[in-house]
Amino acid sequence: MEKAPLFLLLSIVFLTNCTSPNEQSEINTTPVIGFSQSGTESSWRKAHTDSIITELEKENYQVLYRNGFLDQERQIQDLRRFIAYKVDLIILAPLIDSGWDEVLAEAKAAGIPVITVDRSIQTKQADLYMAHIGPSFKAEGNRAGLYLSNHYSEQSLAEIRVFELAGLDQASSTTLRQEGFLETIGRDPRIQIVQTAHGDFIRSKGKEVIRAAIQAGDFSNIHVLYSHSDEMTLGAIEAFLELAPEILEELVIISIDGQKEMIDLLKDGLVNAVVECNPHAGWYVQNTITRYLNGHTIPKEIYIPETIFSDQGDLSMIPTRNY
Ligand code: GYE
Repeated sequence: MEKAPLFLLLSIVFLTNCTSPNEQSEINTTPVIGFSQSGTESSWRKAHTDSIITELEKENYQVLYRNGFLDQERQIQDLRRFIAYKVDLIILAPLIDSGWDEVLAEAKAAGIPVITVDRSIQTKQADLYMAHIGPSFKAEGNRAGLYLSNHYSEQSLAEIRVFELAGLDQASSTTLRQEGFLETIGRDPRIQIVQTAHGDFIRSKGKEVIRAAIQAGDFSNIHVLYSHSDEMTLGAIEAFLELAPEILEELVIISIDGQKEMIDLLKDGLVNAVVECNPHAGWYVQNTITRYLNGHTIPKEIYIPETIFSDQGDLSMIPTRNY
């Protein structure tokens, strides 16, 4: 059979039999995806945004991107804009884990599926979003804690005191990184978090809270700085260099993300361990959306693979960073 008639035949079958999951979208038009990102506070997040937009555009999706500037109300308005525009699907990178039910119910009523990326959310009804695609923050916290219990396993200190520089309150990356860490440091009862301060995942805020803690004398008896993000770690290091470089020399530092700047500091020996948080969500997001639009069932939770880099491993094996 000639190619043309087969193609024609297939097109007719496709056009008559295939109903798109979103009935508003028409076959043969480019699907429009609304993407609400929470902010631009870190190189990690810029890489996350780029990855999603690039991979979607590669497959010819049209992406409407909105930056929420670390403001949940703004993100909610952006979602309402997408609903009014009748996009085919919404990607939400939520700032915090609650407060989304109402706008998600509006998206649902309009027949627009929502995929959450990066941080996860809690909703009263599970069907208010279709799937979540992101890192396992709990596993990241686990890796940080495991590093620490290994680090001290041969040392005879009576207690190991940790200062936790936590991310934004009510963000799942904060809550779960804490939970995972507590779980694995529990192997060694000498290790305790003695203080937690929130730097909101922002470099200047990290610097501010560490500066205040140094000035209050809180670091006089701390062995470890466990920071939930590289940007905050960079802020903390600036504060130490300005106020108390001698403390920095002694401190064991664990950071999360794996930005290039932090890997360089790990190689220089200033930082001890960097838990990778993989920002390259784009391919997973694109693949999930494509599968959904082709009628496949989508798993509710999709995790992105990650690792840890530390002075317990071979630093020359770390893949080149692009964030
Ligand atoms: O670690 C941090 C960013 O939620 C995983 O947010 C994300 C965190 C990431 O600002 O750098």
